[in-house]
Amino acid sequence: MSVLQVCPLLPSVERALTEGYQAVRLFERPGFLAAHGDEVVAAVTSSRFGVTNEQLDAMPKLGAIVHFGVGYETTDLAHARARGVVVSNTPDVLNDCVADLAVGGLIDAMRRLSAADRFVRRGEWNHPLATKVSGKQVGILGLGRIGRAIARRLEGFDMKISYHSRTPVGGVSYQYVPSPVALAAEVDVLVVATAGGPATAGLVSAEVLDALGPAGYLVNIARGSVVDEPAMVAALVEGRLAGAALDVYADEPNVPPELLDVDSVVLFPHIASATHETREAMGELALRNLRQFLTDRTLVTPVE
Ligand code: 8YV
Repeated sequence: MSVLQVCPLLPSVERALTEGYQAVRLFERPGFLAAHGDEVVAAVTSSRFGVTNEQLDAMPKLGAIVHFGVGYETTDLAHARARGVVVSNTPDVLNDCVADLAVGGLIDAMRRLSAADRFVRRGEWNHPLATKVSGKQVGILGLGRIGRAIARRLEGFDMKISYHSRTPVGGVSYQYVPSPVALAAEVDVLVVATAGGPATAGLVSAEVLDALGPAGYLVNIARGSVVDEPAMVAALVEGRLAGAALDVYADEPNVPPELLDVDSVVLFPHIASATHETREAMGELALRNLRQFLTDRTLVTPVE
């Protein structure tokens, strides 16, 4: 009976997997599945790598896929379900850090903080004026747990908040807008906080970016796939968007090279959850899921 570690993970998680479960490190033993796939009962992976259908099919006794991360679009959920494999992720424990980074990026892009920092480092001083943040209209695309955490923070900046999601969300006072285009048209900043995967691919289309317009800012802490990246790059390069803060890209770790010289864009290397505290909490939750599955075949935070 084996536990499989699909990809590199947080050192403390790797230690727990090795010491507690003698987990097999697939990324160091690429031939393992062909020879021993039928021994694996649980696979631990990250949101970035998931488990491919080919890997899944090579593990006939697999019962659980445990993700380190809230996203699980890299694993084919329908295929896993059809095989009777349960899937977990690490929701909630990263909401604060992801929301903090979204707000940090929003302020950075609008107030040109990173650009001003570069300015000073170049020995310059009289920086051009920026855009006021407080009191502006913000649209949140995807009002899930992370979207709501972002909205709560932005309330503190007296921002008027509206949102679009598949269906209106109960228990919030924010205005629901029935389409991404209509949302983008009425806000100063569009914050993308949806899940990734095929259902949201290209949701922020060229038309949405046009609606956001030359005075509008885009913040993306969700997935690069949600935005039409070539259209976004063209809009930023041509000044048809005022600016952007991006933590995610269509083909990570490849950042569109055209953006590297665009001063109105703040670029982060997918670090929204990357604090000691949050990554440890994600690791603990992933390990609790694994432990519970191996004890009673249930999960602490199953993907529904
Ligand atoms: C991590 C993320 O970078 O949780 C997610 O879905 O995208 C980030 O928190 C990622 O999970 C690490 O694999």
